[in-house]
Amino acid sequence: MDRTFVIIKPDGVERRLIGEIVGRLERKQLSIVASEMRQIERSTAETHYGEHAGKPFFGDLVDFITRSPALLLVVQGPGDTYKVVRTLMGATNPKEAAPGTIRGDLAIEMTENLIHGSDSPESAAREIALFFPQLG
Ligand code: IDP
Ligand code: MG
Repeated sequence: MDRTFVIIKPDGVERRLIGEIVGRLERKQLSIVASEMRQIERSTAETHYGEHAGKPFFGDLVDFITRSPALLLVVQGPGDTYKVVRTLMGATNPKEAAPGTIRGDLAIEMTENLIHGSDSPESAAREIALFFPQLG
């Protein structure tokens, strides 16, 4: 089986959309195999979003992802799981995300787009090891 890493970001927890979002993943027949509610440490967020370091929105992104608890999930499927999750998420900018997707249906601002999902198998392995070292 094939795993990817998902975060229901602070806006999703604050808006009480955990059930809605996890429900969409489960209805697709993906399995939640590990989970933790955690307020992400600043240093962990900076590592996680390292590819965006130096971009103008980096500081705000780290402030946002650390502002209140997030739900960390390891999600399992039969293959290409990161792609399946990215398809369910929709485009990064919710204004452009298709109806039927999590961001397309439930979000409207790029800075509050509800969900993170790894963008490749390599990112999935790195992110699972960062947030759930015991599963590494
Ligand atoms: P992704 O979450 O769809 O993988 P990335 O490009 O990896 O998108 O960006 C990570 C997160 O950074 C996005 O989900 C969004 O919250 C934020 N972000 C990306 N680009 C911008 C931007 O141009 N302005 C503000 N925030 C951005
Ligand atoms: Mg990304």
